[in-house]
Amino acid sequence: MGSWPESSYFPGASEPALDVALDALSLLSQEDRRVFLWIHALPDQDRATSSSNRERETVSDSATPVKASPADIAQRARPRPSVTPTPTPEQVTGAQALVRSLEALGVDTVFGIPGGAILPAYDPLMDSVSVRHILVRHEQGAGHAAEGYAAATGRVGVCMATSGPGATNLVTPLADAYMDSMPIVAITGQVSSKAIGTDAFQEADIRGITLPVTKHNYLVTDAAQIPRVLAEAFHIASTGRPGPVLVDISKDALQATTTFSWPPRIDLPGYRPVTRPHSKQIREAARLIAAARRPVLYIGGGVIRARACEALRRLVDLTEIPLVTTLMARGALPDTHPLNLGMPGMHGTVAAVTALQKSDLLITIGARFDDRVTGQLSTFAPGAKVIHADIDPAEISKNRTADVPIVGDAKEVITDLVEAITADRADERAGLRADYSEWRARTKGWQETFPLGYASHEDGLAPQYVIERIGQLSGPEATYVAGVGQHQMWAAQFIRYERPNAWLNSGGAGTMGYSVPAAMGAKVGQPDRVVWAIDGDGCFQMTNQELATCVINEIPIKVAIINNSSLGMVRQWQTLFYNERYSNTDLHTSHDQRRIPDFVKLADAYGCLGLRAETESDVDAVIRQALDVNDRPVVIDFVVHRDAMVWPMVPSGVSNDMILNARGEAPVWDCED
Ligand SMILES: Cc1ncc(C[n+]2csc(CCOP(=O)(O)OP(=O)(O)O)c2C)c(N)n1
Ligand SMILES: [Mg+2]
Repeated sequence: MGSWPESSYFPGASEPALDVALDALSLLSQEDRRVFLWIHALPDQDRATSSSNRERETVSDSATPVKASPADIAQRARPRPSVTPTPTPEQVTGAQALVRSLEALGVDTVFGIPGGAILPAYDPLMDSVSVRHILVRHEQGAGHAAEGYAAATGRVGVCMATSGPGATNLVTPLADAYMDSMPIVAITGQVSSKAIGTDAFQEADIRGITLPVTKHNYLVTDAAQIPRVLAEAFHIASTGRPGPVLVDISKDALQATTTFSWPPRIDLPGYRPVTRPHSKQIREAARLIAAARRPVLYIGGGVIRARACEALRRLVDLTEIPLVTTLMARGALPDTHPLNLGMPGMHGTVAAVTALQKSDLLITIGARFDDRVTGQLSTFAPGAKVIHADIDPAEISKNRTADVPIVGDAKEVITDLVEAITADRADERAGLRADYSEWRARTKGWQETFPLGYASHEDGLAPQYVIERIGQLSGPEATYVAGVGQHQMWAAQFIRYERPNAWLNSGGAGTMGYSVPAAMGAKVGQPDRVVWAIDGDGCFQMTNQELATCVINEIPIKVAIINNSSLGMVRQWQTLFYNERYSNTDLHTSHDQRRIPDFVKLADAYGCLGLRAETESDVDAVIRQALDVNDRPVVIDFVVHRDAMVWPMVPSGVSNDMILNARGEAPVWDCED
């Protein structure tokens, strides 16, 4: 961030406007300036496309407020400081201070639903020309939409709800964002400060409720604190290990009169995330890497959050060490890269799982030894030393003891590692040049011997085929947002991810219902991309009401329902571990001549285009039709075989050595393996 010129924080500004803005910036104290630059830091991909955004920026920054359609506003939505610093205090209400703060923070979209306690905020929101409010149908949808927006763009996603049930409906997405390190800010109305603690109408202690599932949370009862708290909330959500921050504001604070000036002074003495890795640890890591014979780069979602993928590529090209990308890191290195062994874990590739098991050094970056990756922890990668780099010191040695712990930002860690390894190699006397060619050949061999595959069914459509074709016909520039279940695993396995943030899913929490609203948020954040929600028939029934939001607000996502008429992942476990006793997993969405509901009719009722495919020969045609329609959302009901299962699989709680690549079929190894 430090190397970007300050002018780049004002994309599209005319020269005179830029001069004024830079002058204003120079008046700020060092601390405020740092905060301002932090808050307005643009993600890499936006930087790369900034020239194409320039035209839109010029239009949206015009002094005359213009009435524009929601789609127009979405087109223009890019991070920018829409309010230059206003050091002269103005008289406003707390609600106005809230909206001004959002504007000053460059927020272009808020997903939410109004209600009594938050109502004062909705009034000035109506007048904002730079903040678009999208009225969702359920607060859970608002939270996941904020997550999808954040995941696709790298910027902070924002959602808003009223007190009590409005706020508690946000708990699931907050927990989801917490597990997956997603930068979102949730703003909730609270009952008036004098009524707090009286069981007032729609009172809930949302601060208490969300304490364990937020990175930080606030209760604000003084209007004067609103700008500072908002600035802090955005700063906390987006720096260090990103995560959700909740700001609960009492109704009287929203209604009170206060003064507004920007930027506020942030006061966070206890919050100083360490981003610079310790050079001694980096040197030690470089030495272990040079001494290793079977190293594996174990890459987690933190690398994507830290926008460290280009740096990662340099490290991989320099060291030629095989690499695995966890469920949260799919796309961190292109799937087509010859050293990418794919996803490790319960449904990972045989090559990725086996490489970790047989490794002598795990170079772990932004990953957290999740139980779905390690299987039985005591038998995970038994012969491996561990380098563990993470921005969150609490992750290091949490599950697996690290031999070389490194606290730092993934991009800085990787960059420093590249430098250290290069320097060591240049120093002939150190003799620190490792040759991993034999190890690479072994991992390649596993990849070739045990590729991902699936069975076709004579009496039904293979779900994996459907997902594979969606990926092939839509390409790597599309964004794919999964629900939770079998379809999620197939989408992680059978779509080729070639860029970061192309794959969005609920990894840590496994939240059914994530897909449709998160896809909506991703599409709002990046309106030019094709966005697919790849959902299950079970998950879809949890949040499909956001299709109404999509239709009304011109957010043309595409939804592929992988309809196996079942809670398929649970059914798979019943097949394998409960003697095929299918207790409460039949959804009756297709297989017994009943379609409850009929997804095509449901799509139609919402004003979407509804399509259905039941055979292989239908598949390409409906996908192409969906890709051609951009004036409304499209929902495709893919009726698939209900007995398809996700393979490979490491049964829960056993060693990863017990991986099966099909039912009852363990990989057969060569002697040397
Ligand atoms: C909110 C929530 N409730 C329950 C579960 C447990 N669960 C995990 S996968 C799954 C089945 C999902 O069914 P569907 O959406 O049809 O996907 P499929 O596995 O059939 O592809 C269930 C019930 C969950 N992950 N989330
Ligand atoms: Mg299903």
